[in-house]
Parts: sequence; structure tokens; C-alpha cells
Amino acid sequence: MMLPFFLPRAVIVASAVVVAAVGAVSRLAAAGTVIVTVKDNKGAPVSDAAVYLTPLDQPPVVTAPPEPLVVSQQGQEFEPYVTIVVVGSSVSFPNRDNIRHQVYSLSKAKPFEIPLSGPGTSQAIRFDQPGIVAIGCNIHDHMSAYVVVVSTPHFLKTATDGLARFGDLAPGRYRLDVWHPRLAGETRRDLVIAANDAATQTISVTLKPDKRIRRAPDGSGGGYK
Ligand SMILES: [Cu+2]
Repeated sequence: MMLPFFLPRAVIVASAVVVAAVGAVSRLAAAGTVIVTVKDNKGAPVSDAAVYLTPLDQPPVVTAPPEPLVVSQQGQEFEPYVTIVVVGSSVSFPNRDNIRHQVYSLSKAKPFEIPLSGPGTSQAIRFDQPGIVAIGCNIHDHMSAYVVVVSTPHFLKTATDGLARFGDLAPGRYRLDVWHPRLAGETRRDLVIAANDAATQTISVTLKPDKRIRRAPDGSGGGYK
């Protein structure tokens, strides 16, 4: 007796799903929003934090961009300081200075070394494992950058307001990770996002002091050129 009732119900549910997927308005109405604020222990907003949400209910699909992202060497600094990429992405490292650099990483996720390279040269590196890749220059010890390799399409880097706003998230369980170069480890928490939810999360982090010297003392002094 159950079967005749059950089958039509299943058909109706299936067609409702199709309609929701086609109608952008229905899909947006059901999606959730998460706004993450990253603050330090004094309440000041933190920039350059990598904030990412990994769906836990089904493995997320990530697609590497067709063109490499760019981390340049400019004014004896890497620019940008923090770059977030999905697994499989390539990053090119153009030298836009008039001196030579030697870009490298000793990180577990992607150890590499680009040979000593002069002005105008560029080499791309593919990041094929998730993790934090700390990058330096063998010639200029003060130069420092990070590539954060994630396996989720939902990632943002905070600007000076410390905000990361994720919209259009499918309802379900997520892991929220926050990472920053001056954080001892990752800050992690689990979230459940309901349909039509607009959740706000404030993450307080205790940052280690900024030991970076933002500019080389004086490029005219000779030495490693
Ligand atoms: Cu250098």
C-alpha cells in the first residue's frame, strides 16, 4: 500500500529541487551568509587574515584558475604579502625590481627554489597540496610572503576592516578556519549554516609582534645586487 503514495511524493520532491536550482531567486533565498570579523586581543581589526569555510557534508569542488596568480618582487618586497589559492593553482613570481632575487620556500606543503633571477624574469610554481607556504628570498632576508593553499572555493582575505563576508552558501555543516602570518596556529571552529541564515562570527586572535622590516634600509649601499 505504501508504494503508490511514496513514488509520486518522490517525483514531486525531485521536481521542486530542479525548480530551485534553475530559479536564481529561490536559490539565493535559501542560501546562507556568514560574516566573519577578525580582531586582535585589543579589539583592533586584523588585515591579511586568510578566512576560509570548508563544507563538511560533501567534499568541496575546487577549480584552479586558468591563469596563474601573481606575487611580484617590487621595491624589495613581495606583493601581495598574503595570497590565498585553491589546490592546483599556479602562482607566478615576476621580478619587477632592478636587482636580482632568489625566491624559495622550505614549507612542507610546497618546498621550492627559483634560481637567482634578474629584472623582468618570472617563473610560475604550482601549489598542489593544501597548507601554508612561507616564502622568502635568499638574498634579502627581510622579504616575506605567504601562499595559503586551500581545498574549498569559499575563501577571503581580510582587508583593514578585518571583515570577510561569505554569501550564497549552501545550508550545511562547515569548518571555519582563520590563519594569519602572526598567529601561532590556525583558529578553527565548526558552523552549521541554515537556509536564509545570516550568521556573524567574531574571531579574536592573539597576534605575535610584527617583526617585519617593511623596507630594505637603503638599496644604494651596494651589496647583493
Ligand atoms: Cu630578494
